[in-house]
Amino acid sequence: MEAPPFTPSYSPSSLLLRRKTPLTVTKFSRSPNLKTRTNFSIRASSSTDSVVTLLDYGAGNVRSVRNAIKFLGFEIKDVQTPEDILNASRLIFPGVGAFAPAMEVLSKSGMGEALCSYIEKDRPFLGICLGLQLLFESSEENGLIKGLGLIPGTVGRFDSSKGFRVPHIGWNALKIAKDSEILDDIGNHHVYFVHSYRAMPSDDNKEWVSSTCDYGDKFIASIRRGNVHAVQFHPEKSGDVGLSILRRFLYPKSTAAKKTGEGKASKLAKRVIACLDVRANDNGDLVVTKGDQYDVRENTEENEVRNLGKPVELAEQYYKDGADEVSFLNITGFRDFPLGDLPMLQVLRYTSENVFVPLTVGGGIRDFTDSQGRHYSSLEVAAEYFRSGADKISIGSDAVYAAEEYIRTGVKTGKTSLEQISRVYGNQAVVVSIDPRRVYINDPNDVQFQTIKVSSSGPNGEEYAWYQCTVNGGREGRPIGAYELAKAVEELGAGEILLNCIDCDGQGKGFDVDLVTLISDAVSIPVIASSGAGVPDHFSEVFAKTNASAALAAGIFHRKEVPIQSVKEHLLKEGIEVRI
Ligand code: 1PR
Repeated sequence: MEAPPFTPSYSPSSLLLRRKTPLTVTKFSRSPNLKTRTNFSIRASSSTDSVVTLLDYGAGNVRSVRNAIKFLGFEIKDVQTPEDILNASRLIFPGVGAFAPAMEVLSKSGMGEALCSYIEKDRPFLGICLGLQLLFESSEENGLIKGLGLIPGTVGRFDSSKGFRVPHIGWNALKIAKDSEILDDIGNHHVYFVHSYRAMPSDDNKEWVSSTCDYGDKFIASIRRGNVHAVQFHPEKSGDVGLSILRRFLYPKSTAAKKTGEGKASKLAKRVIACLDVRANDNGDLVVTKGDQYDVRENTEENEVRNLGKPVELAEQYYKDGADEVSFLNITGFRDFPLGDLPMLQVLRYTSENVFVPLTVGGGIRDFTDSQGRHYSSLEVAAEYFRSGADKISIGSDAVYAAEEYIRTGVKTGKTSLEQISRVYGNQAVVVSIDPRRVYINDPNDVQFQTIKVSSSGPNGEEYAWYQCTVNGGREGRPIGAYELAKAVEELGAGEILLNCIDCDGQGKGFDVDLVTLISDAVSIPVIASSGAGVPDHFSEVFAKTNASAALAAGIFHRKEVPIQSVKEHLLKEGIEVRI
């Protein structure tokens, strides 16, 4: 387990401003929460050295940033004291977690003050995501909280009432506002965003803004002033384009000519996700498997677990082939304890060294007591997944129990795995994976759940259906519908829904468009359509007919029947924006 350089103390209350208190905004003023200014002197070392100083306050996964820096040939020096910031020759600040706890840590440790001095002296700096937002005067996340106050403006939440799904997750286009050097290679390519809060351009901060992005509002995608850069998106998760942004920051005097990309990015792209269902086979080896309607055993006498390849190799292949995301589902996690399943954590660690798009991992995220009586909370399980390289975790069975309880009592206890993980890591880091099975009925009044009129009638001519949620990998049906579950988990803090369908899984006959329509119209968080892809047309169909934000497939990629690039080319031809 990697020890974080700092131990964050999450008690944001001291930073919380009462909403009614007017916020006195002074141009370029510092946050009053920062300690009194010490006169720091900066001893910059040679900018040609190969060391990058990293400000990691231990609140989340910065493994991907570390991996990207190492991939580009640099060593990392972790900030331990404010002086380490002041002595950095180049500093990267990948802010993670929520605004208030981050400010709390920066303020109490003296890091915030050092950061301001460093930036004011125009030293090479790159802030990422929250590392951009913290430079502003304040944020509305966690109440109204003062930021470092270097850039005028308040960071606010996206407005989902405009029909845009929040969090803003996925690959979006930038509008370059001024020469920003590090964005020189971006051309018309997409970069990866994942956030619910954003800063807006204004007359007061226009000198800082180097690019914007449209998502309901025009928000600030990057800032640049002299040697100071910050980006709202994640270069470490933006594939080759992202790596070249980091490279230009790390080698500022690079004379590399601008790359003229053939990208045509103009808006949020529909994502194509490769999914790897992983489990140990009967010899104990971790393999990528694939079921037919969730049955992953071969139809042979030996009845062995279907083996479609090695997880790390396949994930790397899909990254190279252009997958916008890779998901690992530890499909026996409901009965095996994932922290005992160290190979799965190793898979994540190795994969994240070479795969620079988002990684989601699911399976077994719940409270667990081991044979020695040691209790592990779901938060600890998730933390280990994040530390090992996951960007998002996906909860299946435990989210079903949480939703049932919430619907029954109407009370959010704050204690479910879903609520706890999304509170600490943000809802953009929490996916709920739904495993529903279609149940045909003759009359919608026969059940208490949301029903649909099906586009093809059932085996006995039934015209309606509801979708029953299951747990434990489809083994047990529960008294809750997919519609009810989706709405409940959105309220409990899910940031995205992975919508499987047991009936369609592995059948290659297309996504269940009825189900995807039902769920993607019911919630305002992104929905990933899953199960049933057989040909590229199935992807264009689900995007044309539903509000899905992404489509996921497994079997056709594992069996090399359809390359990811063919899916993307087909979508482009059909006028559906994708990342290329
Ligand atoms: O309940 O929190 O431990 O999570 C278990 C996770 O494992 C859930 O996300 C659940 O969906 C998954 N899972 C459990 N058993 C199976 C199984 O197949 N026996 N896999 C399973 C689910 C479904 C998809 C699949 C698509 C696309 N796999 O993710 O990849 O259906 O397949 P296709 O393109 O070949 O049709 P918990």
